[in-house]
Amino acid sequence: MHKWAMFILFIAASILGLSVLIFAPPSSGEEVIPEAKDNEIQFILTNFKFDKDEYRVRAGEPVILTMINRQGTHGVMVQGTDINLLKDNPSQEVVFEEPGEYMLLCSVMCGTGHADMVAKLIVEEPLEDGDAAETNEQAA
Ligand SMILES: [Cu+2]
Repeated sequence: MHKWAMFILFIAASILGLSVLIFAPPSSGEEVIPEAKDNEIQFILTNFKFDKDEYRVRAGEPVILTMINRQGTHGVMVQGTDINLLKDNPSQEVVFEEPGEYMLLCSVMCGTGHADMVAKLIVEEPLEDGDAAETNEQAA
């Protein structure tokens, strides 16, 4: 009789364990990444790299820079500016006035691959009026 009770307990525990596995929410490592807004640049960071080698923005236009830690804890520093996106302030709206190139660096000492975490931010020439007119003609 006692054995049966133990057996039933064991089965119940197994079912409970299994249901936890099946219904558990995804772990933070598989976090769903929010869709980027039209003028948003997302830097998606893993150990130990940026999701892209180059990111492009347009000079003179407001852009939202967002840092997303997909794996590990990192930060994004735009060299030569005071922009430093960290866990507590992962998003910032900025305007780059002049075309040019910036190095992007990880700003958190994250581990062995920290020094390899670099990418490039390219600020492209502003769109000229001519370009806009051309687009309108094509649309007409
Ligand atoms: Cu780092």
